[in-house]
Amino acid sequence: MSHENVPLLTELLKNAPQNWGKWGPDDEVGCLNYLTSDEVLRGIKSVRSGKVFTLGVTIGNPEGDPIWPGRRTAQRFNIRDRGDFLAGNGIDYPGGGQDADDIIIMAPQGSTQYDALGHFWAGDQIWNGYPAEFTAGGLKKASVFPLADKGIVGHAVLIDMARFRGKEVLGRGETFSHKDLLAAAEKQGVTIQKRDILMIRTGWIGSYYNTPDEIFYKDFLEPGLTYTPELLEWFQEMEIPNLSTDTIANEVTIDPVSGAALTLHVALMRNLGITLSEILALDKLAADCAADGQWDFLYTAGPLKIWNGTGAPVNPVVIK
Ligand code: UVW
Repeated sequence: MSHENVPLLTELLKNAPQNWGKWGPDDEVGCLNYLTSDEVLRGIKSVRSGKVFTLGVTIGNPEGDPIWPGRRTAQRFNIRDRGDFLAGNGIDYPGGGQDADDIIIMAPQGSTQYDALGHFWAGDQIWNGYPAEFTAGGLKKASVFPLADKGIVGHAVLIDMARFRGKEVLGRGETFSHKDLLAAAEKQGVTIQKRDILMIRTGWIGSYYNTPDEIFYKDFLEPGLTYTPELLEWFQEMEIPNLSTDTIANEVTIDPVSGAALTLHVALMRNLGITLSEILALDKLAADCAADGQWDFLYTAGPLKIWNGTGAPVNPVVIK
């Protein structure tokens, strides 16, 4: 496919804000530095009823696993179970205990997951200016490990763009801006505050389970935020540590103006150091927020500690 008229992201974003060096030459967690103890306590203060929501999608769902095209869905196999014991092949545990055991083969980013800051880039450098060569054979810098080691805990706000637009799910390639987020927040009666973990519901992942694959993946084009210089300024000014959505890649797949793919992966993640978490199951949480009018809460997430990993599965937990 020809990309002749599509600008390079390095050109498009040449004057865009950048946080490289802001937290020192060795930083690997970027805007998660904003999540200080004060932010954890601010999150805790928003807990009112003790309701708990887990936001990971099922891995190995019989209805299918939503996944970025080209990645493989998870495969889980039993390697031992009752059958082995009946056949006399089980482990001879002293005391006669028996067990079932399994293995899973999956793309770490093939489910609800955190992107490493070094996962996506343009040009020759990844987050904080590390050379892109540092990704060879495993991320030597800005892998998912430091994010996982730190943990992500803070005050989160959920913006329900689908509900705001009166839809079950946003359309293919449907875009919205930070101004739309602010309008939706106003309608929901919540304020997006500085250093909030920003969560956005589009209805997209929920729709996966009742959409045939031929339609869901056809000319793959997710709805989402779209690039403007003002949007980047807003994220920078708001010191957003983590952007989290119920889509596979957190932004409109192809920018409708420039034609470039995954512009915000570069502008927000690689340049500003904003952590991206993706494929969240937000429908139940959003329904509860709509019912009780509370759209902010304590958010906690511990991605798996994968050494040199480009991303890691996670099952975020929020408490209202
Ligand atoms: C890509 O890597 C293309 O997307 P994601 O951030 O969803 O992993």
